Amino acid sequence: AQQRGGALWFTGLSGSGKSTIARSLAQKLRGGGARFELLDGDVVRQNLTKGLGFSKEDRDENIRRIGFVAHLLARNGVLVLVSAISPYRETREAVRDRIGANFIEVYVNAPLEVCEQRDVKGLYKRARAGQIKGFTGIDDPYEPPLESEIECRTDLESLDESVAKVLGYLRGNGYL
Ligand code: GGZ
Repeated sequence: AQQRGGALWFTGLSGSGKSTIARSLAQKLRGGGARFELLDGDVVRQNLTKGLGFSKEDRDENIRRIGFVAHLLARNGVLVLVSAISPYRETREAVRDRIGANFIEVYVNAPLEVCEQRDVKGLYKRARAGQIKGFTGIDDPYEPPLESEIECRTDLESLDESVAKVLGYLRGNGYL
């Protein structure tokens, strides 16, 4: 039987740990036999959604395109790991409606203050200084999920714990 495909949709603020969890999970899946694909924010924006910015319209278009590709892969039995801020609830729900029961929303949740303290790329500092306008969490919205399938509190749990939580969900629901 073909494996159960699906979209693991990591949503959360910049610096919350979406890509870190997705990449670590991908590493664990590697060699495990399950077919998966990683759609990482950076790579996606350099290719599939090149040229799009960070207005609401562009973010929605970004998410719509990623959702389209994730749907194509998921229905062919691939487990797709998406990491994108995807700040708008309604836009995430539209992707959920398209993918159906195999849409797995993972809320990567760390308080803004924690993400800002991490400031891996120095973007929060630049946003606070007004050098970046419309930065998520600073002067642009982030609408947290109300009923995500999985929540990772990355300020309270370790990377390994977050990854184990996602793996547990996948095993418990027939994806692995
Ligand atoms: C948010 C921005 C912005 C603005 C550039 N707001 O930490 P990063 O750098 O690597 O992740 C952020 C990434 C967000 O792209 P997404 O495709 O995930 O966003 S969305 O889902 O909303 O379409 C950040 C960087 O791009 N970045 N400007 N204004 N993040």
